[in-house]
Amino acid sequence: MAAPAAFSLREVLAAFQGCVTERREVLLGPYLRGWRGLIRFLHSLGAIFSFVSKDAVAKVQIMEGYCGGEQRERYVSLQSMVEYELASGLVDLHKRSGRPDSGCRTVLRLHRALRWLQLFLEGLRTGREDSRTSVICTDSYNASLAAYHPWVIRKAATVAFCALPPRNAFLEIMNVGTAEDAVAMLGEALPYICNVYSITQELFAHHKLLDLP
Ligand code: 1Q0
Repeated sequence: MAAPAAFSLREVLAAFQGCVTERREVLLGPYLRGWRGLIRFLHSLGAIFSFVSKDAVAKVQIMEGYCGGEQRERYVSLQSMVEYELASGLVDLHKRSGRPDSGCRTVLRLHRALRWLQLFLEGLRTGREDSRTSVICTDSYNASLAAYHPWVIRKAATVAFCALPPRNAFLEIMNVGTAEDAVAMLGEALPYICNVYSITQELFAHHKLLDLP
């Protein structure tokens, strides 16, 4: 039996599943809960990933601050956040000024990482039993997030990926049963993550927010 505090992919799935409303709005509460779950999992992979989890935690904390702050009703969904921050001139569009980090630029970083996650999980799901997690992870990273990272971070990320356990061991630490169970679960979870990703992508593209500094 897994300890109650152990990571389970199921709760991440549930969070991303609960993110999207009938009106195709992305709710920030469950979105951030999904990220918290992923970060918890990242911690279990060891200190070599702490430079990643530190940044991810910092971004989630910024967003939790907005969601619990004075303007909390504006931060219920990504749609209401974008509308509010743009209308109030809170978003640095071209270069960063002394203003606090906007929700829009912060979510954009998480959103780009979600694309990596989507590719990585799809790679794991469809990979062969003997495929190397580090290779799947590196390929997914190079096809997504790497484009936004300077050389030092790309280097550190690539080195850290080498520490990832083999595919089947990795699937087992997801805590959903056997490797086969985990693959089945991924097949179920991925459409939800893809959905959140594409709605966000559309929203940010529509408002020309995909390059926020
Ligand atoms: C399984 C291995 C996980 C490896 C994580 C891959 C992502 C590498 C990203 C490296 C980020 C380096 C830290 C700093 C980056 C920032 O410069 C950058 C830009 O921010 P800013 O403010 O400087 O403009 N930040 C980012 O790009 C955000 C990066 C967030 C990464 C969050 C990754 C969370 C990963 C969770 C583990 C998921 C494991 C999947 C299996 C679970 C099954 C559901």
